[in-house]
Formats: sequence, C-alpha cells, structure tokens
Amino acid sequence: MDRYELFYWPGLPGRGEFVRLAFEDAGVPYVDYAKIAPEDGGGVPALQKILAEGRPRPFAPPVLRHGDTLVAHTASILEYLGPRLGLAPDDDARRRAAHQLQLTIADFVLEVHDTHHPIGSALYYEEQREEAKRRAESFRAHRAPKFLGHFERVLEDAGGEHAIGVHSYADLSLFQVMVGLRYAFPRAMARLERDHPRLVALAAAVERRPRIAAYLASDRRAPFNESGLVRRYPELDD
Ligand SMILES: N[C@@H](CCC(=O)N[C@@H](CS)C(=O)NCC(=O)O)C(=O)O
Repeated sequence: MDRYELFYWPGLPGRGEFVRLAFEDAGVPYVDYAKIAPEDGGGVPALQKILAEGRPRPFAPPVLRHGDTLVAHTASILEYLGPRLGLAPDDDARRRAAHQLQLTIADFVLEVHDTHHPIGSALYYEEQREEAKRRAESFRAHRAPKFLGHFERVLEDAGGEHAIGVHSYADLSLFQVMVGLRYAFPRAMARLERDHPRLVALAAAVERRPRIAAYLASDRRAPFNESGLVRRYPELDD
C-alpha cells in the first residue's frame, strides 16, 4: 500500500491541520514532513522540493502525495481522502455536498487570514495594523455571522448533528474553524456562539471523538500562534 505523505509549513497548524484531522480521526498513518527535521529529509526543504518538482505543479501547501498521485488545495485533498479514509458518504450527491461545503470553508478561512493581512501577505502585520482593525471590525460584524449562520443552516438542513447527515471530513473542518475562531477572536466568539448552537454542539462532539481527543492531547497537535493563518491580536477582537 502506498503511504500518505503531507507537505506543509512547519510550526503552525494552518491549512495543513484540516488534512491532519482527517488522518487522525481515521487512525490512518501518514508522513507529516512538517514534523520531520530538515536533516532527516523534512521541514521547509522537503516542502520546497515538492513545490518545485511535484506534478501537477502545486502552487502552495498543503500538498498530499500518495504513490504517483499528487493533490494540492485543502478541499481537493479532502475530496481525495474522504472515501479512502471512510470520511465521505457513499453517494455522489452527498460527496459533492461535502466538497461544496469544504470550498465554502476555504473561502471563509481566507477571510479569517485577511483580518490580520488585509493589504498583503508579503507585509508584516505591523505594517497593516490600521487596515487590519477596519477589516476585522467588518469581519466580526458581517462576514463571520454570515458564514457561521450559513454553516448553522447547513447543519439544520442535514438533521442537526452532521454537516452532510453522516460524519465526514466536513465535520472535522468545521471543528477546526470553530477552534481557530475561538483562538483569534475569543470575545467575538463568546457573543457569536450564542446564535449557533448546532455548530457549538458539533465542535464539542468532534472534540470528544476518541482519536481526535488523543490527537489534541498529543504533541503532534501544533498550537495556534502569531505566525500562522489564524492569529490572536486582541486589538482585532470585539
Ligand atoms: N486554496 C489553497 C490555498 C493554499 C495556501 O494559500 N497556502 C498557504 C499556506 S496556508 C501558502 O503557503 N501560500 C503561499 C502563497 O500564497 O504565496 C488551499 O486551500 O489549500
């Protein structure tokens, strides 16, 4: 059997975490090059090599390699892994629903990132602090409630418990969105969570899943920090 290999930036959960959660929940082994030292063939050099030599050429991580197959983009990786890890339903319609939701999550994740980097990723946060304040204010007032409201209704449509009616990678990703938002915007989330009981219940249920609970307690789970996709700057919160 070909092994699963994940390439991502070391030292931050980022978008790689959506993929890690799928492997961890399924209990399927994977090679995580972000957790391997450069001198042992991992880290940034391994990532740079796959970005340069991988085909089809990936633009940015996360990147998954599985034998001769290479997949980039978080949603595409999860679409590929879902059926293989038992984290996608059997029917086409619900697989498409999971992928559609994952793409919406990708849109949201980018907006979360843009709260601290509204002008450009090539600039430091400190160089765009004022714009970040305006962007985060609008995010907290409009975009976060709109996306969270959408996810809440998706749960409601599917019976309340799971995003697409059965446990899937989409549930794991919604969990990661919730914990990321709680890290970045603890005050805003204390307010917003009151209006999204199904999302809160889903996040709690995912957190209780035995393999996820073990993973979260392990040193494999990288903490959020201020060099990542999701950052905590108190001046950007309520
Ligand atoms: N749509 C892609 C976005 C990938 C992405 O933006 N990756 C970030 C790290 S989380 C990156 O390294 N981007 C480099 C760049 O945009 O120049 C996905 O969902 O995986």
